[in-house]
Amino acid sequence: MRTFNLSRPGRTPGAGADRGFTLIELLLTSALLVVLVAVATPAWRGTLERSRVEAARDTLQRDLTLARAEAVRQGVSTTLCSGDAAAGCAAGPWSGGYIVFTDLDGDGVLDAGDTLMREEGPFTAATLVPTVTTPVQFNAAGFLIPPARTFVFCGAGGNPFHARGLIVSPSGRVRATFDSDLPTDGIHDDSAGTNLSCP
Ligand SMILES: [Ca+2]
Ligand SMILES: [Ca+2]
Repeated sequence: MRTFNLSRPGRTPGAGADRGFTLIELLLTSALLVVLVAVATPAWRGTLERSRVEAARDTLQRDLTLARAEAVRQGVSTTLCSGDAAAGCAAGPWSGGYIVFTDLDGDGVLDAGDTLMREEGPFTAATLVPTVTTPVQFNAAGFLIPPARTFVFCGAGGNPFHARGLIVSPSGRVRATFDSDLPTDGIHDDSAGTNLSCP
């Protein structure tokens, strides 16, 4: 059998532990590496997609929490809506970006007397499913002006196992979704216990 001698110079080939690697050993090692890469790559991609989705969710959760806290702290209404600082609120999905502002007259419009607190650009690393297209408003007591909302974020692959959500309850509480099934099925659920889904 042909042998590839990788032993150190000065040592007798084939002596003791420095006998080198056979062709079969090299082929087996290569095959094992191929299998490991094939198994690890999808898992790594899934982990990456989930982390991107959760990062987008965390951004919106932070802004919703800020809006509610500032409503209470300042004793005014606050509003989040799709749009940007230049044009103000725009009808449509929030995936193109949104703004957060104090809304002194509570009309859901960024007026001259209102203060812009945050402006977020379009979501690029995750998809915000258009389950919410209207402004979200908190009153001066921190309560949500109905109806309750559920935001759903998905990854590029649309895998429902990677979907993450935010639920804003009538009390104004903002919480991240989790898998509430017993036994769990691995997919996060909305406030009604229904699995989140991706388009
Ligand atoms: Ca206003
Ligand atoms: Ca579930």
